[in-house]
Amino acid sequence: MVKIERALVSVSDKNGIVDFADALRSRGVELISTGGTAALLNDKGIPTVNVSDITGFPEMLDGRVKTLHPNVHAGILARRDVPEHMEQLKKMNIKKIDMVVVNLYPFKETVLKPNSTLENIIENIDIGGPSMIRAAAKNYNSVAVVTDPSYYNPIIEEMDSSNGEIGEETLKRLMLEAYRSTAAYDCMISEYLGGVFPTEQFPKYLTIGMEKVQDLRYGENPSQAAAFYADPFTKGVAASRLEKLHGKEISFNNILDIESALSLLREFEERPCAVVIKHTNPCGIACADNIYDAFITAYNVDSLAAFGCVIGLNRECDVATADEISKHFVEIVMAPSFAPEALEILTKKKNVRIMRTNEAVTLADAPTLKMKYVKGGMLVQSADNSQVTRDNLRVVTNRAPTEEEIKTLLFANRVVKHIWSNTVILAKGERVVGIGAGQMSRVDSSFIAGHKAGEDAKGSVMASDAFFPFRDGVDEAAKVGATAIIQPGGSIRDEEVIQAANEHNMAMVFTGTRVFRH
Ligand code: 93A
Repeated sequence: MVKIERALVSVSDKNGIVDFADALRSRGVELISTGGTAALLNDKGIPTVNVSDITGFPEMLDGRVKTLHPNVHAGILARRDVPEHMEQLKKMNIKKIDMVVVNLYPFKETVLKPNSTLENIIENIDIGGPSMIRAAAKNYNSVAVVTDPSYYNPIIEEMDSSNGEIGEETLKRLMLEAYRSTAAYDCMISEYLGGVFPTEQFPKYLTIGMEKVQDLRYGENPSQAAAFYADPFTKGVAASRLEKLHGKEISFNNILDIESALSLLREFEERPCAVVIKHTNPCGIACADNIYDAFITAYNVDSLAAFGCVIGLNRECDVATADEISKHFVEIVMAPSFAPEALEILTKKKNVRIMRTNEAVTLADAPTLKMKYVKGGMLVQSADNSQVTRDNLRVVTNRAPTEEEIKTLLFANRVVKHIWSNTVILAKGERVVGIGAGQMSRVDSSFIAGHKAGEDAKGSVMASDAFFPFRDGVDEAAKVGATAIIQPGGSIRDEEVIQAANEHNMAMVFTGTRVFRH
């Protein structure tokens, strides 16, 4: 329990501070304040003691040194339960501070503001504020530390219900919020400056200042609680930055599917492209001369599996496309823009979520790092932005692929790395016709791809995300009528696998680049 008699108020975000300060003052709390905050409060008729009267120093160095003084920090840090501490305060004529109301220089906002200079950004690194917050949090048994305006009202309510005091539970909660906020603040600084002055790719400490975007109704399953956190400095199109134009709240699984759609669309920025995602894998993808054809083709790759899908388009969603989409049960439609009438058509469906990417999804904004959480740790790797071009292909069979086959092989190879391993897919022209995803053995993936493609497998080409360990996958390809294969190569049985392709008069190229998604 702490009885609040003196509070230091120094805030950059001045939202709600006048009412809060006024409420404190009218409950007999003495207010100490810094320049800008004091000016605002005084202007509203709320008297404050200026911090310079307490420190005996003027605010100096353009405000860089305002509260960094023993008269402030001893007032916060003195242990109330240690008589020597209390005696020392008395001797030095320092008064206790029971509440610290501080929020920090807007570092993040300054970075995000267009045209901010590095000098200006550095000036917005708060030093005195975090020092007071951390000091107050350290002494949380005796000092309430208020770092967010959302606490103002509850605190006044609590003081009113308990004789001007704040209880233990609240003090602890405030302390945790305080340390989290200063830790995140420093993470954002180190992350931003790490981008400005890049050094090693994997520094000793991982510092990501993640901020909550929203609580989610639940996680992968209703039995799991979940929230969405995002890095405020992520540039380009990201799941955390899409604009929701319509529909229910976005779910945990939706966000994962959006991420998959974005990663696939990035590969095909030069052509109108549509992807149909289910459980983070595509069940259809196609490029075409216009977005309508791309969508129709992609959706029909596996219209059965597409039930409840996430659709990603990389061109404006026009009326004809919206009309077609509206015939199906779809979780999300995302596109860089929507024709007004298309939006009208789609919003007639209550449950479909409509997301706008607002700008072209390009390879330039592909993530640079990928992280996976494991218990007690995090695996960090550079993102797989490997690209296989025609120049990387090595023909290993007697028959070389035709020009048309090469184009389709390269298309299929770009798709395959976005599907869970083991993956084998079949493609024709600029569309996938069969996808075998996430199997524990490669021959099963080949079999499923052929099964899914049905008659369409005839005359298709096959892409595999890793080498064929045995010839059986190739035999399977021949059986369904595929004519060419693209795969990394590198198996100890490559010779046997090549022999199989030759026997079937298939063309096969090695890329030398494995693209597992594990
Ligand atoms: O420049 S500082 O790092 N040096 C300080 O001594 C100091 N004391 C408080 N920044 C400092 N503050 C920050 O000033 C607070 O964290 C708050 O964000 C801001 C409030 O300043 P003003 O009251 O002048 O608007």
